[in-house]
Amino acid sequence: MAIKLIMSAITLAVTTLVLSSNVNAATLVEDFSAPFPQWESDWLGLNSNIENFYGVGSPQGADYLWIADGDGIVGVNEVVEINFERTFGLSLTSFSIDIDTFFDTSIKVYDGSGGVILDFIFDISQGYENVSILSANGISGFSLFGPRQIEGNTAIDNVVVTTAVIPAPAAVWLFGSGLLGLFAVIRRKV
Ligand SMILES: [Ca+2]
Ligand SMILES: [Ca+2]
Repeated sequence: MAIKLIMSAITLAVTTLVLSSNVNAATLVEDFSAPFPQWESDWLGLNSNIENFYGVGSPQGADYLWIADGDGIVGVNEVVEINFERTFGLSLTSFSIDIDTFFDTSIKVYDGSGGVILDFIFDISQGYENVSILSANGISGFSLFGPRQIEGNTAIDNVVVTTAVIPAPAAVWLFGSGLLGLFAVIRRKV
């Protein structure tokens, strides 16, 4: 009986390890479909400095976002700089975004080392245009440049990222809890 319990506990621990090491490549989507300002407490709002042009907590918005970078500066020649939270950004393996602009606006996307991995100029006649990029060393963020005021004149939608493996501490914790379960069973039976 004791051996059977220990075997099942070992199975649990091993299964936990296998499951935790298999948790990779999560895809996160922000399509701004939830009533505003709920997006602010979803993954994009929590892991970047992206803000609603109409203000933090603003209910103004409808299935897309008028982007702002929250630095308190709005105007001509203001570069909109969006940074992902450091650890989150380094976990990213891909980044995709739809952007609609009112004038020729360009985007630069940066990898985990700050290198430019995508440089694209949006065509104002196209409506929403998608840019997407893969990265082997994370995505630290992106910037928007234009000849006129970008904030208030630029809408984003369908921000999609993929994250790499589950963060190590979580995997270790899951495996550790499996082991603790094993020891608890052994102690109970001795
Ligand atoms: Ca949308
Ligand atoms: Ca700004």
